[in-house]
Amino acid sequence: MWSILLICIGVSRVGGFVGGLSKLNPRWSNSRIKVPSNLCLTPDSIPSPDSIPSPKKKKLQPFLRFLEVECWKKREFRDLEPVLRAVMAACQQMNRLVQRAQTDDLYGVADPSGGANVQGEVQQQLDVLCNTIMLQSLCGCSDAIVAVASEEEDLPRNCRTDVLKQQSMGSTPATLKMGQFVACFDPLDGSKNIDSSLPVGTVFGIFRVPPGTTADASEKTFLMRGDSCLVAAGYCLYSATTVLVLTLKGSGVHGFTLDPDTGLFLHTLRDIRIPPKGHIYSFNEAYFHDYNHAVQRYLNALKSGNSATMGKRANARYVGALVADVHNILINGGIYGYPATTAHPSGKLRLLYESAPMALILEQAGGAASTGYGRLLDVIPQSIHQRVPTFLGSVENIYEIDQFHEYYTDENDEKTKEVQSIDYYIQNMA
Ligand code: FBP
Repeated sequence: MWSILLICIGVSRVGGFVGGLSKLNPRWSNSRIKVPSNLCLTPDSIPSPDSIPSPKKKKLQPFLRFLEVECWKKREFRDLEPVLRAVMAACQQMNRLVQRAQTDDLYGVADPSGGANVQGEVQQQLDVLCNTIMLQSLCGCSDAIVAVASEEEDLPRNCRTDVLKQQSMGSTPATLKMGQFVACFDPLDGSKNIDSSLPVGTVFGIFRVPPGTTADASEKTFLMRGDSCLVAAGYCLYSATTVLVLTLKGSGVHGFTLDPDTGLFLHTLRDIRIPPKGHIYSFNEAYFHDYNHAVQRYLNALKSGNSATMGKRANARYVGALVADVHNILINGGIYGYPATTAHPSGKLRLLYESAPMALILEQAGGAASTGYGRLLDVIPQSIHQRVPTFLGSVENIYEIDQFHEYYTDENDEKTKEVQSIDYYIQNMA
């Protein structure tokens, strides 16, 4: 009896309390709120876009101007200026395609009979379109790029005789200055996100062939060590804003946002420096049980607040598109990881046109990039579509996951090695 009475009193108290709250904020009371008429947006009261005073535009340097000056400053990049101009134009075009994909029916698979690329992945219409745009831009703008390799192409392609279908001139006249560069790219990264309008991106890396070697379209030419041959890398993120991020080795990392009004890429992120450590971790934890001991232990340490780097503030973010997830880490600090899994014993990401370009960008911004067992840019590719376990991010976060790989092997879950200090790591790894 008493308990029922107490419950009734309690309910009336709560009812009274909520009632009181609604006086504080009408939205809580009920949805039949009367919006004052002057706030009602009737069709003719919606101001036309032109009447909305455009916010004061910041005076920002256009990408082309930045490129002109950088390539003038750094002679070794002069041959790349027309190439990077063309890549910028390609990103503008691909941005429009991505934006219009739904309205122009560019969604869905390229070949309904289930055609797949060399990785066995079903190609999306946009994959194929963006691949063609990148091929044309990298090959069609100058002779600097001799050959290209793409996620969507089984084998490398010679720019002149294959992509541009120009007659091979047999012996190369002495006057013709053969390019010293080859390019690798993923035309549309995160393509699984396309149909749900989630962020996607384009990734590219430009390699200078070692002196004394001839750049050609043989696979052998492309099997270069990133640390010594990768001289420029970038990505374009198609998301809430469209951002082109570029590094010319030794010239820092810069970001350019596409101004929707002028269609220009403007210099919004000058000399990006990733924080030395961060609290964001970006892993597809659905594969937790497929990861090795070291990664499982590392993720458990993050989530239980026992990470030396993140402490109790670990925060998970995973968009499922490398460009989007790594851009977040580059700006805010932290770690992105695509470790080896049972399905992908060497990881999923491709070294030449996904992991290595991102690794150069992270390192040039003061971060680090590792396979868990060594510096990612030290890996010498054995094939153009080779995959590699990939960890990208702030130097302290990458140091930490490398330490976990050094502690925990799959054989035994016990500590196997003494802790190396972060300074030792920075001197020897970053
Ligand atoms: P694609 O280039 O084929 O899209 O593959 C790469 C990728 O989509 C990355 O962008 C992303 O980080 C990862 O694969 C997502 O894979 P998963 O869905 O297995 O987490």
